[in-house]
Parts: sequence; structure tokens; C-alpha cells
Amino acid sequence: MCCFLLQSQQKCIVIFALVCCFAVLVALIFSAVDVWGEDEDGITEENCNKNLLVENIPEDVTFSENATSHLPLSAGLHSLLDLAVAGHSVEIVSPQWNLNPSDYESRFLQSSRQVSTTTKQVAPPELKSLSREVHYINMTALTKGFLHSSFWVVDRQHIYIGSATMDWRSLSTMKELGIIVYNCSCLALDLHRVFNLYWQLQYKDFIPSMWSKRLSALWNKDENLPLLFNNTKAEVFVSSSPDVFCPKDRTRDLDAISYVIQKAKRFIYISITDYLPLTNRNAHRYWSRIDGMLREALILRNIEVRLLVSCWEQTHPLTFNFVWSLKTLCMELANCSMEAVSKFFSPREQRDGTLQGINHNRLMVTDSAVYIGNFDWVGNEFTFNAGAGLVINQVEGVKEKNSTLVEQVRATFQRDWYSRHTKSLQANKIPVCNKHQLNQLAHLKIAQPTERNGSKESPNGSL
Ligand SMILES: *[C@@H]1O[C@H](CO)[C@@H](O)[C@H](O)[C@H]1NC(C)=O
Ligand SMILES: *[C@@H]1O[C@H](CO)[C@@H](O)[C@H](O)[C@H]1NC(C)=O
Ligand SMILES: *[C@@H]1O[C@H](CO)[C@@H](O)[C@H](O)[C@H]1NC(C)=O
Ligand SMILES: *[C@@H]1O[C@H](CO)[C@@H](O)[C@H](O)[C@H]1NC(C)=O
Ligand SMILES: *[C@@H]1O[C@H](CO)[C@@H](O)[C@H](O)[C@H]1NC(C)=O
Ligand SMILES: *[C@@H]1O[C@H](CO)[C@@H](O)[C@H](O)[C@H]1NC(C)=O
Ligand SMILES: CC(=O)N[C@H]1CO[C@H](CO)[C@@H](O)[C@@H]1O
Repeated sequence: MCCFLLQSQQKCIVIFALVCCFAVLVALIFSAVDVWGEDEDGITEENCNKNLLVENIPEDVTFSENATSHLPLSAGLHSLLDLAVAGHSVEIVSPQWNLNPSDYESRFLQSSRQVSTTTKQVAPPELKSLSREVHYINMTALTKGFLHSSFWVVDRQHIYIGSATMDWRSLSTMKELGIIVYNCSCLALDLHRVFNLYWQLQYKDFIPSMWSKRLSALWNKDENLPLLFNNTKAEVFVSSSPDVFCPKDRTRDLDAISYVIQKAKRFIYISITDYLPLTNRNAHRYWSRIDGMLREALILRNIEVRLLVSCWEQTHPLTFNFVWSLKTLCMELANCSMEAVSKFFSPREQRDGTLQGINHNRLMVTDSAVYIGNFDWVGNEFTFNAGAGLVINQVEGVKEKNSTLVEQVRATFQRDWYSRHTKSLQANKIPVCNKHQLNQLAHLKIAQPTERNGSKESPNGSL
């Protein structure tokens, strides 16, 4: 083009090269935009109307005949796999993948027979054919923590999130609760972004200082995704942990929990395996984030708080001291109601010494919202481990009598709370959940006062 002038031939070559470079750059930019565009494809109008709670209730856990009940977890996950067979993608995040109980375990656990069939039907053939790739995240290298996230995104349309992992115990001996939402592409896409973030961390031993725009949250606590859940208005968002895994706009799990607690007007019901306001990396340190919020809700806002924790092999010896201190906070105060329950199940001890029927729920329900997450409420979890959560806001008392999802979770909590498996915390009597508990208490390492410096808690100082 410009090469008619012989003298400036060299100049021409340089200009030509520059033009080429520019063209390549433009092409790259457009292709990047295209990839992003593709990502957003498939968002259709929202009809997240079909959604349900899924539960695994261990065999030896029984409720009254009338008690509320939900689709069995294994049936729910099957339904998602069935949908996926027709579609194209199943994205599963799980801390473990262990759907085959060992012979040893099955000898002791009757109900594992049921799981072997589930496993045979679900995992090997279907998942093998579906699963083209497995990525591993080395959390030790990234945050010195663990991956506790557990959710599914199917065809970028349907999701599962809850307490169960891809471990056979989640389908047999543990009491689990989760939610499945069908045909809900906006929500599925947002959760897919969390999945994508993990996907990119395979083999990485550092966390990028900036995340790609394609990983930012679409919705968060300030801008909820408005939906219709069973024809009732709902507002939802996805949360994530730890802080360093939260790109722009993503709400952290702790902030999601805080959001739900702050919005509660009448009651806060919490069902978790472990409650411990301590971080125990190196030495123990008081971790006040959630504990403080609950105290405030109890004392300053007169909100009824119920805390259902489990008494099991790994219950930390200080758990009930903290729970009891919450309970005593209410003493002699009008309108203050802290009902702490010490045990969920009187879990049956097996011949090998393990307990069966542990309440593995990880949820909170209030008069206006539900939070379903992947964590126990222990300091370390939120600081170092990867997890995700889902917040669903639904206003109480809609005109129609149909019970909302939030009301269903509350009914489920109430069922557990008043069941024969639940025991109240007795005054001046800390239940012993495991034989080693007393020894542990004696050896508990308490941090030196000089180390009690809030900023040391989080490597990023942002907690
Ligand atoms: C079941 O519900 C009915 C009506 O609500 C009630 O009369 C009955 O006592 C309940 N049965 C049990 C076992 O709770
Ligand atoms: C994970 O990272 C840690 C620390 O960098 C390293 O020691 C370990 O070998 C890694 N594990 C795997 C499975 O790569
Ligand atoms: C999802 O939506 C499609 C199209 O509207 C419908 O055919 C299908 O039955 C829905 N799936 C579920 C599980 O509701
Ligand atoms: C307790 O509740 C009653 C009625 O709900 C109210 O009148 C009273 O002021 C409350 N007391 C306190 C200390 O908030
Ligand atoms: C939604 O409605 C379906 C039936 O239409 C029902 O099976 C399901 O339990 C409902 N889910 C919730 C969360 O209300
Ligand atoms: C607390 O942490 C800050 C910032 O890391 C540090 O400057 C300060 O010396 C610490 N204080 C104590 C008492 O450790
Ligand atoms: C989704 C659903 O079940 N909606 C029902 C709510 O209740 C009204 C009447 O009470 C029914 O007409 C709706 O079908």
C-alpha cells in the first residue's frame, strides 16, 4: 500500500508490521469479547419455579408420621443427572469423591447397602461418561486451608447446593439438607462462575492478584437476583469464601451470614454440626464475628435465637462453654430467648466406635431468609477454607397459603428441634461427646495475650 516510495521502503516495512500487530491485537480483543459473550449465552427469562429441598435422613433417625419431609437427596441428584444426560455439562465441586464404602465399612453399616446401589447406578457409568475432566485444587498451597465447597451446576440451568458431599456417608449415615433449583440460568451462571474460578486454580500455587472480569459476581447482597420461587417472589445471591477467592462484587460467606442475621426481625434458627468462635491455627484465639452478631441480636434486638449443634466425635471441648455463655446471656432479661440445644442425635455408637446419624446440616433460617452453606461455624473455616453459600430472601406471610421455601426450611428445623433426637443443654453440665474430650481440654493451648491481635487472624487483614 505505502510501498511506492523506494526510499522509504524500510519505513514501510515497519509501518506494515505495526499495522499487522494492531490487527492481531484487535482480533484478540474481539475474540475475548466473544468468549465472554458466549459465557452469557443461554440466559433466558427466569422461571426458577421448580425448586425443592432435598434431604438425606439416616435410617435410624425417625420423626413423627406427620413430620415434614423432602425428596431424598439421592433422588434429587439422580434427577439432575438425568437432565444432564440430555444436555451437555455437569459441573460438580466436592471436597471428596468416595461413593464406594469399603468392605470394612459396609460390614458395620447396614444402610450402606442402599448406597452401593446408588453408587452403582449413579457414579461409575454415568459420571465416568459425563466427566471428561477432573481438576484438583491444592488448597494447602493456596491458603493453607481445605476445599469444603459442595455444589452442582448442570447445563448452566439447574443447581444443587447444600451440606452433602460426594461421599457415600452423605447418602447414607449423615443427615444432610440441600436445595435444587431447576431451570434457573441466571443463578446457575453465577454459581458456574464460582466453579470456573476453582477450575482455573488447578496446579496453581498462588492466587492471582486480580481475577478475570468473567469471574466477577453477577449478583450479591447489595443487588439480589429477583426470582419467582414456586410463584412466590424471592431474592437470591451466591456467597463464597475465603476472601481471596472473592472477585469483584462477590459477597463473602461471613457477610452473607451477617446480612441474614441483620435482616431477621423475630427469630434466627441455626442448624450446624460445629459451632466454635475460635480460630485454632497454631494457637487458639477468640473469633468473635458470628458470636458477636448473635449476642447483639439476642440482647439488643430481642430476637429469638436457636442454635442446634451436634455432639459427636469431633466436637471441640469448648463448644458447649460458648453455647452456654450465649444461653446465660439471656438470664433475667425480658424478651430474650436463647434456646441452645446441645445434642442433635443421640448418635448410635457403632461397633467400630464411630457414630451414626450426625446432623450435618449447615444452614440458618430466619423469618425472612435462609442461608444454606458449606461450612461449619468455626473461625478457621471462613478464614482459610473454600466454600460457597446461597441466600434466599422471601417475605413472610404472602397472601397465598402456599408455604414458601423459607417456611419449609423453618418447618424442617422445627421438626428436628422438637424431635426425640434433640437434647437440651442442662445447667452446669457440659455433655461429653467423645472420650478424648476431657484430655483435650487439659491440653488446650491458649494464645499468649500479646498475640491476640485481630489483624493476625486473617492473612489478608480483611476479616
Ligand atoms: C397429625 O396431624 C393431625 C392433624 O394436623 C393431628 O391431629 C395428629 O395428631 C398428628 N399426628 C401425629 C402423630 O403427630
Ligand atoms: C500442594 O502444595 C503443597 C505446598 O506447596 C505441596 O507441598 C504439596 O506437595 C502439594 N500437593 C499436591 C498434591 O500437589
Ligand atoms: C425446564 O424448562 C423447560 C422449557 O421450559 C421444560 O420443558 C422443562 O420441563 C423444565 N424442567 C424442569 C425440571 O422443570
Ligand atoms: C418485651 O415485649 C413486650 C411485648 O412484646 C414489650 O411490650 C416490652 O416492651 C418488651 N420489653 C423489652 C425490654 O423490650
Ligand atoms: C414447589 O412446588 C412443587 C410442586 O409444584 C413442590 O413439589 C415443591 O415442594 C415446592 N417447593 C417449594 C420450595 O416450595
Ligand atoms: C497488632 O498488629 C499490628 C499490625 O500487624 C502491629 O503493628 C501491632 O504491633 C500488633 N500489636 C500487637 C500487640 O501485637
Ligand atoms: C405453586 C402453587 O402451588 N400455587 C398454588 C398456591 O395456592 C393457590 C390457592 O391456595 C393455588 O391456586 C396455586 O396453584
